[in-house]
Amino acid sequence: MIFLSSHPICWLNLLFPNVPPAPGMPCAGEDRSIYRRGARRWRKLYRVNGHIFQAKRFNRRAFCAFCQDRIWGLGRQGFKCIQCKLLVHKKCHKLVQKPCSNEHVDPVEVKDDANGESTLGRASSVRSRAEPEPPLPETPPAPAPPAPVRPEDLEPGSQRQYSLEDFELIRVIGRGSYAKVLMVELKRTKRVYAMKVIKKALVTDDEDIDWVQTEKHVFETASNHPFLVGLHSCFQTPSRLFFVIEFVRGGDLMFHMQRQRRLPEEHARFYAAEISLALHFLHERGVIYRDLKLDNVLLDHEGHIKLTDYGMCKEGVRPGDTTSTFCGTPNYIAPEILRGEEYGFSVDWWALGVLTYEMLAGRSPFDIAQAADNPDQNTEDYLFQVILEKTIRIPRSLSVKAASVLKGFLNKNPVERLGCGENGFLDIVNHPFFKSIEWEMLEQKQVVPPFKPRLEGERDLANFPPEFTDEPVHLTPDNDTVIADIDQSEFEGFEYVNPLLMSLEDCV
Ligand code: ISQ
Repeated sequence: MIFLSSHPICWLNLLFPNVPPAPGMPCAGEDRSIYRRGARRWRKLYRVNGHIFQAKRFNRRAFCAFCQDRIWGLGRQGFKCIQCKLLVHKKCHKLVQKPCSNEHVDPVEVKDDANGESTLGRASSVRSRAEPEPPLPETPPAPAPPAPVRPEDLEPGSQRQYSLEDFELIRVIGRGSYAKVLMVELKRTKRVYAMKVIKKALVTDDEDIDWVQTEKHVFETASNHPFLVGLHSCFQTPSRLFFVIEFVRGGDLMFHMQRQRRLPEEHARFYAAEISLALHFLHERGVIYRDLKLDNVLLDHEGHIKLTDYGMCKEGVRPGDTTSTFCGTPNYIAPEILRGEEYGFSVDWWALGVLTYEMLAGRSPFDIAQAADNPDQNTEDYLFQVILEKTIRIPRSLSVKAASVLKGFLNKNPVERLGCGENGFLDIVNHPFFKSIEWEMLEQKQVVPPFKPRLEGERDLANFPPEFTDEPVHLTPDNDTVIADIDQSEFEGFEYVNPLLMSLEDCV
């Protein structure tokens, strides 16, 4: 099995000399289960009287079509029908008697669940995130579009301390559906950082804005742990948001798995243990990570792991609390999410099971051997069915302890899953697979990693895929028409400087 990267064209040329039977279909022998894939959030919808409501956060004046009162307050205080755009309070949505006036438009596929709530089943049914929001009806006229953010407009004390001019853009090192990641140099200190660049025009609705805020909060928490990437600063231009992040030089586990086929148990144990500590740290602080995958596990120059990408995290979760958003990267989504159940930290231990299986077996536990020949088996729905129903086969070549830890994490019942019982994390620490791990030494980075990424100098990009590093590094110039449509007030207060890293910089 070979792990394929997100830009299949280059790899296809190397690995699959045949042409696909039709555009978009796999070549003979091609397996698409372990491409780099982006995570997604499926939106929760509530169906009442033909309306399909979605929770919204309103920062403009909006009035409830049911009780006529103003919809205001923090959080998602209102619901908006995605078809007729009717606005109501969350508390009023079940009482709406006026049927939806626009039921025939926007044919979204909606699956009812037991609570009368609905979940969008397939990604293709989700309205494009890049599509601009139509103007809100039934609200007083919106104020004129605000002027672009300028430093002098900001509150005293919140002046941004970094701007794009402070950095030299060196190379592209990654790309997702929302963001591009660059290697940059802070000109003043000549230190190298990763810079995540997000176009504001793609952050169009409330859920996207929540995602940016969550990412920033979790970054602040994460900056205190050795196995989580930390934040240096945040700033913005009229068209973009910038996260300046510590640069982790060794590449990601996807990159290394593509070159190593499968890992010796000793290596997989080390990575799984460091990842467990990172997840446990987040869980203890009320954060479900929700996007563990090979692409999000970076290796530093010594070979220690660092988790990155906090955009899918759920914050504010106390022990025993649950949530229900359908989200993640398909191959790693836990069965309880697919079943539409409420879930908690258990989903991260499931994903660790999938990732550990991939490290040990060199393939996904949900690989479908004949999928390449059968287009019906190459769909997301089919993958979800396999995750829900198929008994996972553990390769016979693995040790008894490895098989046991995989079965523990990959238990389809979250209540029985390893790490989810009464003893929680202790059950992982005490599992025979991890017997040789000295957990305290490990957390202090006192255990020598089993593999040291090959690096020639601080800026060597040999561990990043050429499909990224060969891309031109420039940012396209701002487009005034696009900027005019951006509500800049959504991004107020985004600026941030990590005081810890700042004082480090002063030492330079
Ligand atoms: C830090 N260093 C290297 C790569 C990265 C990718 C995403 C986010 C942070 C990163």
